[in-house]
Amino acid sequence: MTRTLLIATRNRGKLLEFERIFGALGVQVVGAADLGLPEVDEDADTFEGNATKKARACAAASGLLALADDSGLVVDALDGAPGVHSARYAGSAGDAANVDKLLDALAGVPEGARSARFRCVLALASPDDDEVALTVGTCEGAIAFERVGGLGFGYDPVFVPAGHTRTMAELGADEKDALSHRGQATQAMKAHLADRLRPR
Ligand code: ITT
Repeated sequence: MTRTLLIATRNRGKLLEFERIFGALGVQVVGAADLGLPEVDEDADTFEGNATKKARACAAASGLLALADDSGLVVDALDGAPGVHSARYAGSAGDAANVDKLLDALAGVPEGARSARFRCVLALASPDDDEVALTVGTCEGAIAFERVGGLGFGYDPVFVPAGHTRTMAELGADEKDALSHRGQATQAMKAHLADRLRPR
């Protein structure tokens, strides 16, 4: 039984976080881009739907156990946007443009009305059966008025976790993993993963 886990993502920031979280478990992690797998069209309107689609497609294409992450930022003052569209909020221009668009959209919104949360849904799919395990993590917080910090990726420089004064991009790796949406969803996934990786 293989102990290789395919991380069904092309996002380097996510992959780095999974490498460090799973490294301690003795599970070898490989990314979808490293295997040259084709990009999956994320056309579902929920995090659960997109995570399931990515995990199933990558497990089928690789023959490996595949873990997909669909995640994003849900901003109350924007009626939940960018949500499942977080990666392409500003089109294909990338993280910096997404953050610029978010700060513009919240211009004039006062401190008490900038609440938001990161959500992460993980889906674990095997090439051998149709069953998909899903876990969820949420990290509550607020959107800052400007970028602060150089760590992490994506919207981290403008997201201040609840109970903190620093942005996610100022937190060390261990601090982020302990409170992040991805850290929580991954903790919840460990039992499913141990079960699927157990020799049968
Ligand atoms: P894959 O689908 O290949 O995994 P993606 O970047 O397209 O990569 P998503 O569709 O799940 O992934 O989009 C996630 C978006 O949410 C993307 O803009 C990320 O930058 C952002 N995001 C997710 N988790 C984040 C985190 O921990 N810190 C900052 N931004 C995050």
